[in-house]
Amino acid sequence: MSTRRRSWAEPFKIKVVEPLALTTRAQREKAIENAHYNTFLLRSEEVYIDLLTDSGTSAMSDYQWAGMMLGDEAYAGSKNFYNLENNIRKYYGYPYTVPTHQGRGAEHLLAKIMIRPGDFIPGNMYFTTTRAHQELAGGTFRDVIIDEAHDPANLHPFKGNIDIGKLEALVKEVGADHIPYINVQACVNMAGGQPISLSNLKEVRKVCDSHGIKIILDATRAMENAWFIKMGEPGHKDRSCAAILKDMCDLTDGCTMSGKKDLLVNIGGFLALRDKHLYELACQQVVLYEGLHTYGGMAGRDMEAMSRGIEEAIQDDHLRARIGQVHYLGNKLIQEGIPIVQPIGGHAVYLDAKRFLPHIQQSDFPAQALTVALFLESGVRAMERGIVSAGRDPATGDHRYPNLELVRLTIPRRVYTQAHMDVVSESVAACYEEREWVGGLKMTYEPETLRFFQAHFEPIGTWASAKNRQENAALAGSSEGMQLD
Ligand code: PLI
Repeated sequence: MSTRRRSWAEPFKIKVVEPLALTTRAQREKAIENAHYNTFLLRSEEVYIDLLTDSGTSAMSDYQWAGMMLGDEAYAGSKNFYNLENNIRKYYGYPYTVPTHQGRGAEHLLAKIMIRPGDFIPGNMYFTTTRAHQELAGGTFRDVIIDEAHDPANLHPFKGNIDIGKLEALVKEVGADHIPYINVQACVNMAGGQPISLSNLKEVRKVCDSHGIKIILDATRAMENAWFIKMGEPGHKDRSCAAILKDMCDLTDGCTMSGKKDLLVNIGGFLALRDKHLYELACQQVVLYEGLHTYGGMAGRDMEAMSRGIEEAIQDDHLRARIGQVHYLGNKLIQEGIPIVQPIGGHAVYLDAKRFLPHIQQSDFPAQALTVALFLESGVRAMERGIVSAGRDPATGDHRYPNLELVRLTIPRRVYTQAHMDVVSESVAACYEEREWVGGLKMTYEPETLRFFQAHFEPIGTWASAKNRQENAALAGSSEGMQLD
């Protein structure tokens, strides 16, 4: 057999396209100033390649769009709900489903029905909305991820794993009665999209069983996690991602889900459970906050698109190409010598802002500054995942100082081509070459919760104008700045 390398390619062809805007540096300077140096506050038409998030930004297939036309918009008992419920039973294995408008809707319901004031909720690193809902319900989040996850250069293949010792220590400290569940996130977002292994999940199940603690999976990117288990955990190479996903869910008592990621839809989520009593409690809450338990804030057509998304997203060919594209970008950046989180995760490549901009101290928001620099350089929009996202400690009121100070280049599913990834890689490399020019930021407006979404910033000193002087005619990211070779 030939040993010639055989490439993967996207298992789809393009049927509809959306033009992208090429902008000048002067336009981007104005845009980012108007957005208070927060990429969440940019208008999307000001962005060239949008890597803010993989959430709700996927391209749907013709099969999903066809399903949209079959929306049954009855207030109660829509057939699309039953299609969704059936597919969740088939692929995830949970008998009871409560649809929600998106993932945080499910987190809200879960917190309401399971957390009492004074409870502790262990998890493999925090996620912003997840922890906010735990705290809103009077709970306290405790990080029980393995130490390796906090080190951006550590090459552990399953940095999403739970540290069993940390979990046992928490049980000893606060008592199992004060731990309603452990929140186990697949492909841990804030760690760099890092997967959890099936063997670790089995160990967690054993410990939780011995203390009577439930396990709730954050299944937002569980299919992508299944791909990493298939490729990296002994004994799974020849198994389908569908079989692995089912194994993961079998070890848990329920899940929260943002369908906007794995499931290839622009809106939607669900809470799925095994326990009938908990399901009934969730049904009582969903009518208050989302909608009737057979639509939970979603239109019938959106439930149909999500149900069909489950069938498509779990295909090995889809996951190979999806994660293949993320790794293509990550490997190009590694070749350029750019400091990124390794191993490369599932949904994004994360720049390590501490190593990228070592001259900016963490309290001057280096990762936020890097998102600004990258946008100015080329119109690529990324997201801060560092001190701004971490927020303040409710007990002390001080900034939390996470070890990971990252910029996330998040790849939407089925949206951009390899050529876009090349442009992104070149833009980041250009930014890296001139990194001394980038300065820190100060926060001028700080919302009380989830501040990263709406905070305002200003450059400290004159770093942006210094760059203006050097390059006032530069058009990187516009057609004039490109080479046609
Ligand atoms: O954005 P939602 O409400 O559909 O989902 C919340 C949510 C829960 N868990 C995890 C792991 C997430 O990544 C998540 C949302 N993530 C966003 C919006 C992101 O940009 O990563």
